[in-house]
Amino acid sequence: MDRTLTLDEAWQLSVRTLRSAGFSAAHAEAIARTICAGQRDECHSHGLYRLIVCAHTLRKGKVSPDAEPVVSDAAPGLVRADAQGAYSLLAFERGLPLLVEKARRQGIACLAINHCYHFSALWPEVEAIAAEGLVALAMTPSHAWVAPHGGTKGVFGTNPLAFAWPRPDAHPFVFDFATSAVARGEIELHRRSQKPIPEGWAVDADGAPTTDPDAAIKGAMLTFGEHKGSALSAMIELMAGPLIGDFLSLESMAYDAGAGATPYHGELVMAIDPATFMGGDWNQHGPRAEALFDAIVGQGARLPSQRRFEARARSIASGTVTIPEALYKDLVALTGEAAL
Ligand code: NDP
Ligand code: PYC
Repeated sequence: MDRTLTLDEAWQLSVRTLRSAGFSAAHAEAIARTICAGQRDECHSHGLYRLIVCAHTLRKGKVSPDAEPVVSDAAPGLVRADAQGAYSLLAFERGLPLLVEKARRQGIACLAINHCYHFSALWPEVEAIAAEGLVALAMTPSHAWVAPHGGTKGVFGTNPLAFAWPRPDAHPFVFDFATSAVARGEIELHRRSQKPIPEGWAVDADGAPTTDPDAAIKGAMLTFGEHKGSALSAMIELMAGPLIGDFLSLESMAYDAGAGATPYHGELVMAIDPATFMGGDWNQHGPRAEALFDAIVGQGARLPSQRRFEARARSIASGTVTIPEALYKDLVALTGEAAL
């Protein structure tokens, strides 16, 4: 059974759940913005379901509910946003203006978010940068749930990589994917609804292929694209770990010490100004990018994020989102209110 909520009800429920858990208004609203955007775009593994994980992480004493991010101008090409043990989202919002300013001034700049708990999809962040007319790339580790290709024990996180290319008259070109076969959240949702997972997502604790979500959670996830996903995942560990002075997924998992909390590490975000890189000639080179997109869709293939943008349009037109009734009841229980 499902429950349909208006967009405003989804927002109010998210903020109330987070405030009841103990998050400050600034953090609750930053988290709710990204969670509600995920639900609106029908990204169920990173929509309202994540509120349960945020509340659990705070209950375990793992995340700061109210730390103020500290943004610093670390180098000409680098903004640092130290989340100080809180969720990453407020740190991203606070670091974004200086990242954009630097990218415009010198063509390219990075934002290193440090010491953050991180649960969110990356597309809202690369879309926010593309909305400024900039090209964006973002990546982050997680917990060491994913075996390297050829192995059976977790070393990598589910390590998402997201990219956005601004388009003046259309939604930006955006992709955002885990470098594991699928996001961990999808396995958790299969477990909640007691459905088997497809083959190729995970192995059990003995390293044997499994379609049982419980066995997958106890075993290891697999990378997408075999050795290629494995190499990309290692790159993300390095770029958003040691390069910015923060944890690997293995270290995040050790720090968790069995609490089952949101991963704790860093995130690397890059912004590139096409005006600088194209020598000021968007009119010549912008249409060449459009020709690439035309060549993709012209043969019936779809652009990444097309499903998401269509879901967004549907949610905005109906003014609603739909979640499982069991999730709705769990969230209302977290607010301490009675379900209607
Ligand atoms: P999916 O496999 O569902 O989608 C990955 C990307 O591929 C999306 O941009 C999607 O667009 C696109 N896509 C899917 N099918 C097609 C197709 N047939 N043709 C063209 N493009 C296609 O995502 P994942 O399960 O890998 O990841 C889901 C989310 O989980 C991501 O947003 C990621 O950021 C998040 N995540 C966050 C982590 C964290 O630590 N913070 C860790 C891991 C994942 P569309 O959406 O339109 O289908
Ligand atoms: O779905 O893999 C995932 C994930 C990890 C951290 C947040 N989401």
